[in-house]
Amino acid sequence: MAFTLPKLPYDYKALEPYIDAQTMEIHHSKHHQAYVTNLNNAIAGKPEDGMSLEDIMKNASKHAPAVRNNSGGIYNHNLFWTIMKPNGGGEPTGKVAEAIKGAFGSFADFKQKFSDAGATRFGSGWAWLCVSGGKLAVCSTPNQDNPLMDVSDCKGFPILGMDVWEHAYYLKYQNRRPEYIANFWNVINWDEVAKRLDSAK
Ligand code: MN3
Repeated sequence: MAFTLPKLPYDYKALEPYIDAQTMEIHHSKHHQAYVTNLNNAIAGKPEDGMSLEDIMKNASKHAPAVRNNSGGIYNHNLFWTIMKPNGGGEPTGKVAEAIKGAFGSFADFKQKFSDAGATRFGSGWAWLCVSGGKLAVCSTPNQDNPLMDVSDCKGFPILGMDVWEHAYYLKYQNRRPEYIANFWNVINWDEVAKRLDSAK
């Protein structure tokens, strides 16, 4: 029942020019793979062996740091690859658009708030759009934490996540995190965000 690295749903070069192929390849085949390998090693023969990521993460505070960090690392990247796609971006329609307007007033206000959450996360972490108490909320978490973890300041079900670790952008953008964030809006897969919104209910 070991965890495995999922295949990317597109080529490493598919998100260019916004996210370059080399970054994607290293991010998926090295970083994400390392979270998989390290979690499997950390839980081998332990009570967590055979549990779902969700069940491990909801009691993150009770686990060793390696289990917390690597379970989050797997979940967050599993989500990240699917909420991006080539020729993505634009503005969401339907239920996602309505939910965003209801929570933030407008798409532009949401975009600013989510971008700020990523830009102001000190060090490594993630920006999130999550369903919290039946409403959408924006927040950020450090390291590989996420809103499903009991240790998180912001709790909810994540429907969109943006990786702001340097490994997600440094080869192409170096220290220009805001430029990476601005380009992230061109690769969002709003259909997948809509699916996640549905599954949160
Ligand atoms: Mn990453």
